[in-house]
Amino acid sequence: MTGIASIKTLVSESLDRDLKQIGKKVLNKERLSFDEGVILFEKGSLSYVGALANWVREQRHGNKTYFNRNFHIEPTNVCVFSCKFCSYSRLYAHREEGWELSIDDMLNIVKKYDDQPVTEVHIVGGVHPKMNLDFFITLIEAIKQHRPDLHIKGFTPVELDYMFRKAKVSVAEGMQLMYKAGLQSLPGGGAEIFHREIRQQICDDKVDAEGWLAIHKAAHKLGMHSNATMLYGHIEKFWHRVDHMERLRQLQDETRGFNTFIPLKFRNHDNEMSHVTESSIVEDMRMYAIARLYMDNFPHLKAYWPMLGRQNAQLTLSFGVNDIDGTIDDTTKIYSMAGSEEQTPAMSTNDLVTLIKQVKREPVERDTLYNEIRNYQHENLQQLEVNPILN
Ligand code: V47
Ligand code: SF4
Repeated sequence: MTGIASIKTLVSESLDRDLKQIGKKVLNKERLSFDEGVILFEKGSLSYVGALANWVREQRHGNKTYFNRNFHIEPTNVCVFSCKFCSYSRLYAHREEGWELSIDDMLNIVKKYDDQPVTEVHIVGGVHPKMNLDFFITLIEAIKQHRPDLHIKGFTPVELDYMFRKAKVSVAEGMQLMYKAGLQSLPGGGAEIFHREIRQQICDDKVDAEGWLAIHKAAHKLGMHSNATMLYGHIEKFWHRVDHMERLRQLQDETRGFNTFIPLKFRNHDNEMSHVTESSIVEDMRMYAIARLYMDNFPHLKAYWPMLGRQNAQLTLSFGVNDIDGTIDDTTKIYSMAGSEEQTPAMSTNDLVTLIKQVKREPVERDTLYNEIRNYQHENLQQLEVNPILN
């Protein structure tokens, strides 16, 4: 028995009444309420939420699994803020322990990819007190002038809020200036957990939930798209996760500007929250599955492999995920410094395609906005052969 029949059986088994009701709503494509989100976290087994999430994923995307060819630029890890979960930043007073790239340094990183078919540069870093709005406008313009076809996805509301306030411009004006310079999308970072109760304990001094949402809203108003993350698996309760997803779902109803939701597993290496145990792999997969069920107006759900590890990212493809980010080319340090298994995160296109094919999904290279560039399903390159018995 496969597909809808097996899911219906699952839903009609001798299940908890609430879970059965939620399962029926999912199959009828009805929106889940806040309370139902909490119930899924409290009572939903991995097999139950996983089967439902996989069904929703296959209804929406079939087997298609997206990736892109991208690289990161991290302008600096010097940061005026002091988030307790961050293993990466250094205070300005200790800046000699960190790095501060000039515009030329960053342009040279872009130039390294001149003969490679990358489609996106992801720019994100610490909040350096001397890197201001003008500096980043000059950077964006220089990248665009050098390589106009490269999509620039960059800067979280944490960075943007700081640079706009310092430059004494409103959010709308600041976003307009960045957009005019050539910024095309916003990444999902800086969201953490929106609820004040948690934010006060883990990242008290940076932009709050309302500020984060206002900046994404302003970007959406200009026609830009963006992503949203949630840092889970530390001191938050289940209902804080649902509260976070609910706020994003509401903004998405209004603007339709979000592409992708990205749950980020808290990693505890070498930070002020190292005493907090990391979530189990079962909890990670439940998180992805419930996100797929709750975030019904987000088209894509991404597992970020440099943070989760490539094999765990592969596993998420059975629990609602339809995107595993990109090639990265060892250009980000946030996760290796936080203790990820991926100490030099880089995957070739063939690695990504093989990873996806091994679990019987269909690898599709996309651009930042999910336009399809190439479908690898029927490509039979030597390196892509997957053992039909072992895989
Ligand atoms: O906001 C920092 C997280 C985020 C830790 O939009 C940590 O495509 C776990 O947002 N354990 C920045 N997470 C990265 C980010 C991102 C990554 C990949 C793709 C996209 C996208 C966005 O990294 C921060 C924070 O939530 N982070 N430290 C840590 N110890
Ligand atoms: Fe700074 Fe970002 Fe680290 Fe917070 S998470 S300390 S804002 S680099």
